[in-house]
Amino acid sequence: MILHVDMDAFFASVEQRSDPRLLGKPVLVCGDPDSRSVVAAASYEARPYGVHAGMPTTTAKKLCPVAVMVPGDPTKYVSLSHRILEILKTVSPVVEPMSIDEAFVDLKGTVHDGEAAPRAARELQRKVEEHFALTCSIGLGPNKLIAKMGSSLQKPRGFTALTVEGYRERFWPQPVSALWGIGGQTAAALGKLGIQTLGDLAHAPEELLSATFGVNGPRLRFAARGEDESPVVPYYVGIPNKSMGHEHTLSRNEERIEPLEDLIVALSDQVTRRMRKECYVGRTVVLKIRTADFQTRTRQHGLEEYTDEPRIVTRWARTLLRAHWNGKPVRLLGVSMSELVTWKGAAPRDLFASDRQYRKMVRAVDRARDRFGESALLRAAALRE
Ligand code: TTP
Ligand code: MG
Repeated sequence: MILHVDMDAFFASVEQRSDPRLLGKPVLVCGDPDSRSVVAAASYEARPYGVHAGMPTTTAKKLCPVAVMVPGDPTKYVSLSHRILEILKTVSPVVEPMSIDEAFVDLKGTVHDGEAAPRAARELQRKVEEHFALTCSIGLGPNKLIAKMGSSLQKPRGFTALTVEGYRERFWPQPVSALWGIGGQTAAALGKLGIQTLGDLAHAPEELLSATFGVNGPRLRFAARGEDESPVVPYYVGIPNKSMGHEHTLSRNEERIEPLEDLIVALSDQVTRRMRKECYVGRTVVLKIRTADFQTRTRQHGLEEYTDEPRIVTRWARTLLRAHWNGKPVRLLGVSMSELVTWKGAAPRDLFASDRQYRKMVRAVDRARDRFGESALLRAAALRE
């Protein structure tokens, strides 16, 4: 018995909750309102107008001129997402986050009879609403796949329990694209084989699928049948406390603070660049100092909000240096970020715009370095001698 929990119109509901004037109104959360950005989330009031996530905001505005456009505030959503996971963990410790607003909860070990599972789901919905004034929809099934497919059937505030047979009844008549994980390319390739519906896929000859999709062929058929053996991997086990860092050994031991501060600028730049590339934001800045006598100390500072901005990392790494360097000649410095979370695919990157001009500048520098190499643009601090 597995639950799949998906928040309703997540970013839009969060904005409605923060500003009660938006309650009951069509709300579109977008990246950068004055550029050609896309809709990240549409409130349920906006959906009858045909507006959906991924649509250019200009199109959305035409379809729904009364919609209120709100720029997204990603750090708020990431923090909230983590707090919601904590609530899910009160129902069962086995919670696996799937995206910024989705998670699986394995009830095995917590709930022992079939009657209790729907009650646990409703209880969870109540708790989430009570704590955050946000609603979610839940699917209940014998495996992750069926739970996930079920949660989309009734929204918002929905609850859908499906058995394998129930899943087949509901989904076999649907196009293959309805299956979790099937994108446009796979759907088109299946179409060429004459496989249109999930029922077709569930009954397709295995050799035909293998010939086109290799090892994924049988997997597709397996999934179409509603079979899935993947475990719910609890996140404190499944996702190690990820960190990313860069360090540099100086060509000669350094006794002055200015060159060390300049090095921190460059290291923070490199670390956050990699985070942006791989879609991570982090909440702890870590500084490593190794002195000439090979003593190594690491000191860290926890931030209130998740970030991938070089200036914030630089500021705190420098503060740590000033506070904790004992003045002995330095051999090596390292800057890293830990408590990283990713939300790849959950949101367009431009949503990180806390200070739009600064973000634009950082991204422009990223693009220039992508094209012309890391040394194409250097910070003035890196040139100081
Ligand atoms: P979804 O769960 O796909 O959408 P939703 O929560 O807004 O609406 P629903 O009630 O149908 O579940 O995505 C969760 C959040 O991820 C969404 O609120 C905003 C963000 N997101 C993007 O930023 N870009 C996207 O293209 C999508 C699909 C979502
Ligand atoms: Mg959602």
